[in-house]
Amino acid sequence: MKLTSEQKALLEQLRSIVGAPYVLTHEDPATDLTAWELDWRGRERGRALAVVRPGNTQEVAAVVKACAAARVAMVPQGGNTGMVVGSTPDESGTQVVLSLTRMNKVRQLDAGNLTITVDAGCVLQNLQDECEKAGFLFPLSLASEGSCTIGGNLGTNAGGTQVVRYGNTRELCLGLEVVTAQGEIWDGLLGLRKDNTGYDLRHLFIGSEGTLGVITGATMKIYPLPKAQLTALAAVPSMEAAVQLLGLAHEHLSAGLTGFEVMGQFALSLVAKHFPQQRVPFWQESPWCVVLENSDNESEAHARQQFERLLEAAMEAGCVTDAVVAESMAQAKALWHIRESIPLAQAQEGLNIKHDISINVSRIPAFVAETNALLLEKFPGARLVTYGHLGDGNLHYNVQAPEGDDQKRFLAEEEGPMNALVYEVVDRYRGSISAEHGIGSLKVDKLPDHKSPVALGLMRGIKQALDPLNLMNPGRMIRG
Ligand code: FAD
Ligand code: 2HG
Ligand code: ZN
Repeated sequence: MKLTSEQKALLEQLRSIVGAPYVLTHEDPATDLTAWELDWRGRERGRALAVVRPGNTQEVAAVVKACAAARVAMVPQGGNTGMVVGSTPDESGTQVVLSLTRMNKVRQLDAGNLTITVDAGCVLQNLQDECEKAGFLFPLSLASEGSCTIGGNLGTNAGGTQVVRYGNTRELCLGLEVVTAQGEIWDGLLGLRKDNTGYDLRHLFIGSEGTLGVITGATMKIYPLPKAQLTALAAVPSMEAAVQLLGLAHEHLSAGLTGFEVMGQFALSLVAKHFPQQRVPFWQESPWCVVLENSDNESEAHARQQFERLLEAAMEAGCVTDAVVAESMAQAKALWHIRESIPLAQAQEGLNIKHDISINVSRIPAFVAETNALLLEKFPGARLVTYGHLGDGNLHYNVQAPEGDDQKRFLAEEEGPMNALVYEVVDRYRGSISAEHGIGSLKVDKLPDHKSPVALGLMRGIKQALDPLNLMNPGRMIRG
């Protein structure tokens, strides 16, 4: 693809801003841009005009100004682990990927204020580790934490496995630094727990998937490290039983309940099949299993006693048939690892159709029973991979092609009708078609069918006000 003289001039300008080694293009055929152009699920490969890797906020602002002046669209990118094809460029070869991964510094940990201020490109795991070294907990936790960045977590308002206690990324954020679509820097890194001075702009940028501006820094809440963190795996006879167990866990553990994840039998069978080195308890005899975590500020003995009481009550009520409580940190990690391996096991099994949905927790059993019946009637042989953050009412209601079926055909022909079926039930249950992964380009055309025209109108108004030239991740989340 030949570059225009305007594109060549812009690339020169970008090189002068961030330094030539940090502007990657296809001009040199030896440069491999796959890591920035291919989405994590391998669904779509775009083509970038350039991947630009600024080293600080001023450089981001200068890059945005230059691109805006040249009317070139920008795609903010962190770890590129997003699930909805929102962080990679389109196929036009005209978009600039703005990769934040060089901006990876911890700026300040304020122990008194219980906050940490970081560059947006900080990898989530590094942020967790920094906090732990200083005796604090940063509770956001996702299986992609080794590569995703705090900017991407904020951009998607990521959820993960600790939301039941600490909330989504939004709830953890006390301030943002943002480069606007015009290239101005907004310093909102106040770290205040109270500030009612007008619209809370921070909340517009959180979850905006790079469509309103570029998040360059963030002030996040941290917590004292709990004295003990215990993990249990429980076999449960039905989804009704899992919801009953959740109620008991809230009652017995109160704010100590920091994780509650459900996993269906087929999901666990995929982990056992693709990761045979992992020991997966109960999956052969139980239709569902639940991972529970109890974080305690008193002592391990106290946490264990609370867990035992909970599990006794649950067994008495018939909502748990068997359970194991981890005896060591290593065992706890192994139990979590089973849960976290499900997306990877699914990917190993082949192409799949994902539904990241949320429903009021109390209605989840009815939702699952109804959707399973409708889906299997219309798509006989489809394999249901149901698991997720039951404590938040968020299921990954995923579907694997029938055994032996042509997976590419399955995805091409069945994804649309299957999405339509599942989302129709989600709407009837007044749920959401995207609980935590966002909209990206994967669901951008579906959103209007599931969101009220009033809400869509307000969203368009916000987009128009903040990015009137439609240069920030255009075509993602919302169309003009
Ligand atoms: P990217 O994928 O690079 O970008 C995601 C979106 O954010 C894009 O729209 C992008 O334009 C925008 N963006 C990125 N950086 C910025 C920035 N600095 N400023 C403005 N916008 C920006 N998600 C969950 O919510 N919960 C889970 O439990 C979970 N588990 C996962 C497990 C696996 C194995 C994988 C692969 C993914 C999982 N995800 C999960 C999805 C993904 O990891 C999250 O969406 C994560 O927050 C994305 O972070 P990232 O840095 O990779 O962002
Ligand atoms: C998880 O909870 C992630 O493991 C990924 O959100 C879900 O792959 C998926 O569908
Ligand atoms: Zn999830």
